[in-house]
Amino acid sequence: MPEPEELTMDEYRVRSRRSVLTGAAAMLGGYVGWRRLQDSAADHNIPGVLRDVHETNESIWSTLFRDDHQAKTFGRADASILQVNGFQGMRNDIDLATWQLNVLGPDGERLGAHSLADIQALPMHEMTIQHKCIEGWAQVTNWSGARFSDFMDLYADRLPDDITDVYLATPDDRYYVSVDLATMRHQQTLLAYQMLDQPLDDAHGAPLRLATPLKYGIKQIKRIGSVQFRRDKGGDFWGERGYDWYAGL
Ligand SMILES: Nc1nc2c(c(=O)[nH]1)N[C@H]1C(S)=C(S)[C@@H](COP(=O)(O)O)O[C@H]1N2
Ligand SMILES: [Mo]
Repeated sequence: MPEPEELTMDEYRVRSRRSVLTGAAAMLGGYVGWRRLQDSAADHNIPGVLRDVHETNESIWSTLFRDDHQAKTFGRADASILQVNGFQGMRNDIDLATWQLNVLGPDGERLGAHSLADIQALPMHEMTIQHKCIEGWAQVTNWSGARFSDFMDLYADRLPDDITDVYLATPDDRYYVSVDLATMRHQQTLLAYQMLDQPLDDAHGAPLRLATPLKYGIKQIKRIGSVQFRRDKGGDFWGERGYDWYAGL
């Protein structure tokens, strides 16, 4: 992953055209036309129409989304150790002995903190899935960890019922993602602490990372330090830099 870059409006327009021409967005792209795209109000420097397209794409996909829908899994023999990609929020050494996962509620209130042993005390699930990076490579790998839904259920009594999104950040807050609740509660979304049965090494996100076949790699934050349950979308490192916020597969 390249360093974060600031794009000029012209560069965004080029990207926008490219994005609108691909995938499910092509439909709407033809309908709204280029002029509106050029002229529309910018939101975080992303043309408004492009944002509409993403949001429509998102709602179509959410409609198709069912809890029992499972992303494709692979045979264990096909799995290999992922190539390492992206070190945002991982520049400092990490002290695994003092690491903890901090949990925040929607108003920023501190709800709890967990050791890795707490996460490992939840039922362990294993999956062999394809990891897809937005940069154009994909690799089959194998993860083990706790379902995020089981983790979230620890807070069932203390969370309001209007949570819609989950925000996760590295301990230094330099890399962060927001993911919709349906994806977070899906059976194949894990707080992973092992790859191919081995504890995660630092480069792959020790001690705990997100793993899910439902999102591109950009959402699969390594070295999680905090989780916030939210009533709205929180910040998203690459979303703020022009990538598709939903980043769904
Ligand atoms: N903290 C952090 N997590 C991150 C990134 C990053 O830069 N920092 N990059 C993401 C991207 S773009 C990808 S493809 C995957 C790569 O995971 P891997 O290095 O284990 O292959 O991590 C994701 N999680
Ligand atoms: Mo990626």
